[in-house]
Amino acid sequence: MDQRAFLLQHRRLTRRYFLGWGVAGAALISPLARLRAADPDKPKENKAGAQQDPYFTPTADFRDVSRGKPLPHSLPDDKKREVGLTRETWRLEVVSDPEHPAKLGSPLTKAAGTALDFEGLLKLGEKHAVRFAKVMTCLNLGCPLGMGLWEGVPLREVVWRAAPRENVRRIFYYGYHNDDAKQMFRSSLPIGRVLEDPLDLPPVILCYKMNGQWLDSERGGPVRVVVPEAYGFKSIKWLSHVVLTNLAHANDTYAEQNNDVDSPLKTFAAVLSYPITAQAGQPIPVSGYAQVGVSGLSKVQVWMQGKSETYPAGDPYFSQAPWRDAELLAAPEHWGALADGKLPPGTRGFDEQGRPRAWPMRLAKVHWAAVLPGLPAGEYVLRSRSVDDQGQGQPMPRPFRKSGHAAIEAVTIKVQD
Ligand SMILES: Nc1nc2c(c(=O)[nH]1)N[C@H]1C(S)=C(S)[C@@H](COP(=O)(O)O)O[C@H]1N2
Ligand SMILES: [Mo]
Repeated sequence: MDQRAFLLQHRRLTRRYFLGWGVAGAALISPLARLRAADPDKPKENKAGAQQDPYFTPTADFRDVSRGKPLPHSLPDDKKREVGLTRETWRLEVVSDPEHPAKLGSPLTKAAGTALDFEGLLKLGEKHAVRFAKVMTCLNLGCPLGMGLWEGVPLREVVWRAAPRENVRRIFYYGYHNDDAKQMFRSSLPIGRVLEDPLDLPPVILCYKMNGQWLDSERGGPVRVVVPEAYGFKSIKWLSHVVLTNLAHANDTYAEQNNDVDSPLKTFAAVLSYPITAQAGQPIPVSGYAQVGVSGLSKVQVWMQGKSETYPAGDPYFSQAPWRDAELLAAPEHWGALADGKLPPGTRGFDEQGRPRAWPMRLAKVHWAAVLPGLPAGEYVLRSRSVDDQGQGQPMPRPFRKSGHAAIEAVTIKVQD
């Protein structure tokens, strides 16, 4: 779906909210103009993961940031078969790190004919498969890449098959990278996170389905890792190797690019639509979305600052500004991208009727809308911010850029007589 389509969908969904306020005039809300205004250099910026409907992002609409020359998912089918990028030829090795050996009773290797194949993975899935919703967000981008319903087998089931005994402190893993060491994209976790799920998080999984379909090649199929609470770089695509290690620290490829690789998903809010020009004295409808990180989301707030109004120094995150609460929109009734728009029974975080057990839902997105009181003519800066479950306003409690986007966004609105 292109930008125009998803913004129009967002508008359709928020229209119902605005109707209740008697400000449904379509001309008031101009999401396309907003994009031109906010980002003149990047008119094609894809807010795929932000749209309202469908709630889950169809696989083809995900934004792709994967590396590789050539991109593994672009290889011809016979090459994919040759290198194990099809369900029939996929093999996973689970081995000890030669440099920091962990003691394994039965490593899974191609040489010994013990590597795990897709059938073996599905067999484990019959008993252990889990499914959960998660927004895929790149630590280095401001906007989610897409929202998926991810399904697979907990990684620990495969780790236990290799019979680890001792000297296992961490696990690292990588996927097919054109047999070129320079192209390897690796990620890592403490072994404890794989063996146990803290704070009722879903498990780290070997994922083979998204939105009820086989995981496609572009999303990392046949099998990728998905780490529920993490940014995208932990969720390695085209998975081929899992290495158990006694190394005491993270060895993620992303760490080499100055990223904070221990940072779980942050909470933040952003604007999707607003009137590029509003009429003086008339109510101003605005709407947007929020990513709900590990710190939860208690509310979204908005604030219009007159361009000539000065703001006191020493409060870089505008914590003292006259923020107004926006309304968090209810969970969708039709969950898009899924068959019949319904959550299959047994999905983590949803009840048997397929309703979310909590809303907003952690590790997912939620939409919001607000109608701001009319203002005198002039130029204004519109900001939105999230407030997490601890009452901390965005970008706190973790404001640094290289641990993931949380900066408060600012857009300009003109109010005319
Ligand atoms: N093998 C491999 N896995 C990878 C990457 C990669 O370049 N190669 N990119 C990572 C990064 S940085 C992100 S943000 C996510 C993006 O997932 P998506 O393509 O499904 O949106 O994949 C991750 N997994
Ligand atoms: Mo990323």
